[in-house]
Amino acid sequence: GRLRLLVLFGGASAEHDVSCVTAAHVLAAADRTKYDLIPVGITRDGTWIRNDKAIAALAEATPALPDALEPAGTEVEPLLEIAGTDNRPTVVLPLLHGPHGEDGTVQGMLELAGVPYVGSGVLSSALCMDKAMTKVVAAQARIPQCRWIEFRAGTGERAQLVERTIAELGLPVFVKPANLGSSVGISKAHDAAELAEAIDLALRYDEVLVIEEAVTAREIEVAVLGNLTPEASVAGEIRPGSDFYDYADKYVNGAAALVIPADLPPEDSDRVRELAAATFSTLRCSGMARVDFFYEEGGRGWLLNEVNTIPGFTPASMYPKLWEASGLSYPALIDRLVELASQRHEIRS
Ligand code: ADP
Ligand code: MG
Ligand code: MG
Ligand code: K
Repeated sequence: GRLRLLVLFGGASAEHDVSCVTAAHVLAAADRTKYDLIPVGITRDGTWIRNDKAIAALAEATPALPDALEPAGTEVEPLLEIAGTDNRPTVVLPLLHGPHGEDGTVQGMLELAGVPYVGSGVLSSALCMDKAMTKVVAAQARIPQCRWIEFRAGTGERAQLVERTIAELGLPVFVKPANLGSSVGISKAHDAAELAEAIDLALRYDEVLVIEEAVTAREIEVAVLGNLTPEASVAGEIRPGSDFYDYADKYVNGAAALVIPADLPPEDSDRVRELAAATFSTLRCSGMARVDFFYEEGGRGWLLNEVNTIPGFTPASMYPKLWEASGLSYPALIDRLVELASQRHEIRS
């Protein structure tokens, strides 16, 4: 029979709504001659809902799909829903961003359930969610990065941290909670007072902070696809609509512009694609990841910013657009990801 493709969306993170919209696009685009689509929404408080309304909307192919995807339907028991009642093959497509979705927790549950799933496993998901750990592991592999320091709550006074930051990194700096995404809790601090505020803000989200020198650079992103021998897409550029690529820019105003392919000298473009694939492998990613760089022209060149193991995935998002520009359509990308999930599962089991 057809493969059950269980699309997991929603979740407790700040990207709940984005995830619902993404799921609507994926469900509409996935080839229904190949897949039985099972939409499962996770509410903001963590309840798993088998979304029968979405299934009905899909059957009628109504354009109102995104609305129908607000998690609504029958509450289900996660492990039973994943396994299904018959013995048909299943692949799970987790479209969850941020903590409790992109960070290895859901991946751990899927490992226990013994079901193949799209994207990185437990270790890689957790590593890439934690910006400090990403940097430590990437540095070990000599992947170039900006200067940064780590701070753990309870290891010193805020005033000392402000002093140490200015002494080691200068100003301005970016202050980030280690484990988050979508620019939530991130600020750019231009003086000591702003730095103190930025530290307080970031500490509301995580007990580990990453403080980085603010680099003056272009933002270039590469989509990587594969398992042990990953392929890199053409490079794309983000031109933020505000001072930096913040939450509003990403999801509210949508003021940022995507330039695909990025206008780069060929040798620099080759280099960043190589670096992206190397970063993917170093961090043990599988399936997909978007690897984000700073491009410091006339300076240090490429600096790794971060790796996103579940990147934005609407047809207008950077990751699918980079593949489209590299010759892989949105529906074909979904097929490829499902294949990669099955292959990885077979090798490991
Ligand atoms: P998130 O995971 O939330 O996307 P990022 O680390 O990518 O967090 O930071 C969000 C945005 O902030 C980046 O896309 C960039 O615009 C800006 N930014 C982050 N760090 C720096 C830095 N060290 N120098 C300059 N800009 C930065
Ligand atoms: Mg991120
Ligand atoms: Mg980012
Ligand atoms: K990340």
